[in-house]
Amino acid sequence: MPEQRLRIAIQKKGRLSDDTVKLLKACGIKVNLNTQRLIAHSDNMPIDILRVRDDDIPGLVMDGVVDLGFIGQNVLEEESMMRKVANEPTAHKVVKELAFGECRFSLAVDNDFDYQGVQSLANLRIATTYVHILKRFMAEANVPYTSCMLTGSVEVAPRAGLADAICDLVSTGATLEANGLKEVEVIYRSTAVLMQRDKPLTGDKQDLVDRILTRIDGVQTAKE
Ligand code: PRT
Ligand code: ZN
Repeated sequence: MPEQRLRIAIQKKGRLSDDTVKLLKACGIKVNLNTQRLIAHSDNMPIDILRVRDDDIPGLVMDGVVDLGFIGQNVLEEESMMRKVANEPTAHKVVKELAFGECRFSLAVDNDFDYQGVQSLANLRIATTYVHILKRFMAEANVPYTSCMLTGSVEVAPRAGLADAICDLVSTGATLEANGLKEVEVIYRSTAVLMQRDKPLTGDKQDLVDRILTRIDGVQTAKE
């Protein structure tokens, strides 16, 4: 019966995909992902892998459609805030912090911008994908601003005249540099995490999750 199988959502294609698949393999989960199928069945364990866009993963777990999801904390945080506003379920458990997907969510401005602190951004327009995380930071800093939501190409917004500043994910800083921007404020630090649905799993399924978590610990410790 399909509901007896553990369902895990992973990012289909993107920055978390390779590391997630590598980790699943290292955990001994055999699954053929060389297809375009949405769902892949493991050959050696009662596990189904659902491959979707990362933005869909927190909601799938919070709605109980899947049992586990591999996701960046930034996306989880943003979706949680969005759902709270919409009065939708947000309950879940973060069961493991993972050693990949590391990045920071930072404010950046043009190299020649005379930045003296967050106050320098007062009443300016800031482009970002993660509007709620930015909103919380700016509210705590008590700085009014206008938000400009872009799901891609955030780093070109200032040059294109769409915004005065940006708030975007940064890892090496090369993208900011290539676009003549400087990082002025780190507002959130993120890694990938494994999240689990809030509702308890049946005994067998939870045992399987516990085994996976132990294996992840083994893999991550071996790498340290
Ligand atoms: O298609 P889908 O919706 O599934 O993927 P996506 O395009 O929304 O996300 P993706 O694959 O780009 O990123 C997935 C997750 O990886 C993010 O949510 C973060 O948790 C994590 N992550 C880690 C990053 C980065 N590092 C990162 N550097 N996500 C994005 N970037 C981008 C950033 O937006 C900027 O464009 O990389 C560029 C900056 O990189 P540097 O090295 O030049 O600083
Ligand atoms: Zn996405």
